[in-house]
Amino acid sequence: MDNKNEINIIGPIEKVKPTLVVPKKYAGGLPALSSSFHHLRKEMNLGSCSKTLFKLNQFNGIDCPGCAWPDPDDDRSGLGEYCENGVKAISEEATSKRIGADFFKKHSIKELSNWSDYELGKSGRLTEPLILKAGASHYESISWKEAIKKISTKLKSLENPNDAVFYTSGRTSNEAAFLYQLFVRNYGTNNLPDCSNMCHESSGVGLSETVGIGKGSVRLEDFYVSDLIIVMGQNPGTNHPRMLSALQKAKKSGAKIVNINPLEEVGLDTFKHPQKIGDILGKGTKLSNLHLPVIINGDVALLKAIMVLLLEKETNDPRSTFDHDFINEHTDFYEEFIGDLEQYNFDELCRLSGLETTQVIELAEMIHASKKIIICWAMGLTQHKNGVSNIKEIVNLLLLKGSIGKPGAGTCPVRGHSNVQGDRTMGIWEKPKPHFLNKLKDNFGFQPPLKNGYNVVEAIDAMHNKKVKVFFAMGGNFLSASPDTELTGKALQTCDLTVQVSTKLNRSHVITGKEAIILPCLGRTELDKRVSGTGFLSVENSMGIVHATQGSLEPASQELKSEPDIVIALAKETLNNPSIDWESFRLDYNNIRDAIEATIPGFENYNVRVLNEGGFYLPNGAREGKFTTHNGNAKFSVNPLPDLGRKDGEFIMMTIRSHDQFNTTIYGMDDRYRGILNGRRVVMMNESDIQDLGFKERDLVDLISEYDDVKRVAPSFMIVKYKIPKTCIATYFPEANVLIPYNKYADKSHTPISKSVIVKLKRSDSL
Ligand SMILES: Nc1nc2c(c(=O)[nH]1)N[C@H]1C(S)=C(S)[C@@H](COP(=O)(O)OP(=O)(O)OC[C@H]3O[C@@H](n4cnc5c(=O)[nH]c(N)nc54)[C@H](O)[C@@H]3O)O[C@H]1N2
Ligand SMILES: Nc1nc2c(c(=O)[nH]1)N[C@H]1C(S)=C(S)[C@@H](COP(=O)(O)OP(=O)(O)OC[C@H]3O[C@@H](n4cnc5c(=O)[nH]c(N)nc54)[C@H](O)[C@@H]3O)O[C@H]1N2
Ligand code: SF4
Ligand SMILES: [Mo]
Repeated sequence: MDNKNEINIIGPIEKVKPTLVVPKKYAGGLPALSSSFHHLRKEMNLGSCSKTLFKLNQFNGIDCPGCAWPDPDDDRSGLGEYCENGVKAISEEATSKRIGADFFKKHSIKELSNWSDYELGKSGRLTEPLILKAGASHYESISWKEAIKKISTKLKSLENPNDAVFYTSGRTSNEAAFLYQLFVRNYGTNNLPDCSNMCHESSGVGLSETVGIGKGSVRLEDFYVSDLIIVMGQNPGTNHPRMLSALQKAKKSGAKIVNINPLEEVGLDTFKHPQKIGDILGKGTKLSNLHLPVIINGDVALLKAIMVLLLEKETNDPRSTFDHDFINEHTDFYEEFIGDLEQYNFDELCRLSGLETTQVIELAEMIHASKKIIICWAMGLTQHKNGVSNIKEIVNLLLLKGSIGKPGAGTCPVRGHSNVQGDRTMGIWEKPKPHFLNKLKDNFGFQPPLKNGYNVVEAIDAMHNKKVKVFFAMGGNFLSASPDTELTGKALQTCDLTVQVSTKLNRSHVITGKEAIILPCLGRTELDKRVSGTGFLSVENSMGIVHATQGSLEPASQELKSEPDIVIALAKETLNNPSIDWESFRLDYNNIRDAIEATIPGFENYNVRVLNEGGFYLPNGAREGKFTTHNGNAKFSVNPLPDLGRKDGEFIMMTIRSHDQFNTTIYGMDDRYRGILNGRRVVMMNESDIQDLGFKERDLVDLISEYDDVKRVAPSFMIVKYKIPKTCIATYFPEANVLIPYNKYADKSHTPISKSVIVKLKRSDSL
């Protein structure tokens, strides 16, 4: 019998030292194609490949389960609209490998806890419901009926519904997400943490406070009429590869592109479109006009430095750079903002950003000369203590230039998971707004709970303090994705029951509560056979377009259920509210969409419009220059310079993604673009920092973080000499998550500080 103490929470430490080669000079091209086919061949049979790829991101096809980058409204390639990492996402899900009870008979959870996320994920698709009984060492089969009954009985037995937590990862469809939050709220809690809490929450908060909507304001076509596109804290070559095609088109239409990032990130430098023969054979397109290697978390200083220069220009030559008509008509707090800006010194700001004054002047000149500016960003800006301030400073800059709410200009937070934005629209939120709860009350005849629920960090804290009995996850990998792996693992182990609705095995299935249940579900690529015909579902991408998605592959097992069906079964067993007709939702997904239409603004005529080619746009005030704040004006804001908190001898560490992973799903061991192959346990460092510490490349070091007198250690990382600003280092997520204290997060948004962890390095003696 396995004792929970024998379970290895943090997993194995990779022993193989990676191979280092020269980083790539361009993204895309032939290597991207060959990598795609390598992954396809390894995981899928040929029939399934072609059936899936040609339908990917086509009108009425499958929405790519990769990232949330939108599909073009027109102009879709007949060969399929996908990228290398989209292909990897598909092959990972549509793999021909299968695991069921037999697999778990052979492997105890103790053994599996010594497998890496990579090994667990590669074992194959989950094919049947499984249970790990209290005190048992192995998962075993359980029928759907019994599994649902067990979960429901446990939920009904809780004294307080707030003793249960319901997590969501961002792949869940609109329909499943809407039903899930309806079930959870009718059950009696707002404990609906989601991956967004660890991701773009800072964007949501920063944008809502300033422009009245927590989503970006641009459409894809804005890229093609923009003067200047600034990409900050984002690595689209790896994480949103088809954004490079959009940037390429923008560049050809005359836009300038600037990359603000401690790393050069090859994708933003040179791109060869892998579906255009001219590009594959030619030199490709040089995308970035300027790269500013800001230090980690130096962005507020940089943005302020730029705005100080713009203010100087404006003072010397009034109306030469600011859009005063826009500022007067559409904004508040301009004077307060300028009053604050005047106290800063340009040279000092440049120093704090880690940049040369000439570099900052060059960007300021480009901004001065541009009328239509788009700023794109991702995790490089949101996962800091001052994540929300980062976003508000971006808004300040755009407001000064009147660069929001008109074609070719605006905010572009590039979302992560393919439906993370839709899930929030559907009400997956621990802090629901009163008007949304009132609508639920009117439409579904129950009083939803009014008290805010737990976000991710609060959920970890509550579990840690033994306040949670049931942890239920609609997808995702809570253990590996969360900060503070060891503490989070112990927190999960305090629960009586943990439940995972998943497609594939990951560490969250192995680090469990006293009892654990796995409910295997259909993935995006699979045909969802319904009582009458087949069912399609819908999703919302990063630019607020809602559209249908329908899989075409035969399901990995006949036992799989769709996510909506799982929620419906659970709700029927648990709730007793005659005002919700769960059976009608089961019979026809159109009925779910009707319920969404009746509850959430912007979904008028959902069932008809969702089938339009390309779907439909949700309303977005900021896009039209009509700010949905309390008085209709956008807000300038005053944001202090962050205290980086780094002392001499310490480094600021960012935890980033390699080119071969989707979050905690590790596709392979190569970060091809960065030239780091066959291994992930690396720390990228500046050459002179390596020398100053008396280390050399390929040495092994332990990484140590110390917050509030708690020391966290991640042993045996291999040093890689890399072009990164001094005092900054980079490691991969999730290997370095053990170093991130769960209780250090962004002000207001509670997003963990995954991009600015203070660490020390010590020579490793563990190998
Ligand atoms: N293939 C693939 N696609 C994905 C994902 C994946 O794992 N794999 N994940 C999806 C998800 S959920 C998300 S949220 C997105 C993530 O997309 P990204 O945000 O692009 O992902 P990260 O690897 O975290 O990269 C952060 C980038 O910010 C830079 N950076 C770090 N700190 C700073 C800073 O302080 N300032 C600036 N200016 N830059 C900084 C890093 O050098 C890096 O280039 O991608 C989505 N798409
Ligand atoms: N240090 C550090 N930590 C981070 C980040 C970072 O940059 N640095 N990034 C954060 C970010 S941006 C995010 S979004 C989170 C991600 O956090 P999560 O969303 O929790 O993690 P994923 O790795 O995306 O989840 C992968 C698992 O989802 C399941 N899955 C896949 N497809 C489906 C499906 O269709 N349905 C269901 N039910 N399950 C499915 C599979 O079992 C798979 O193993 O991680 C965060 N953690
Ligand atoms: S850019 Fe994102 S959504 Fe598009 S094909 Fe690639 S992974 Fe899929
Ligand atoms: Mo994300």
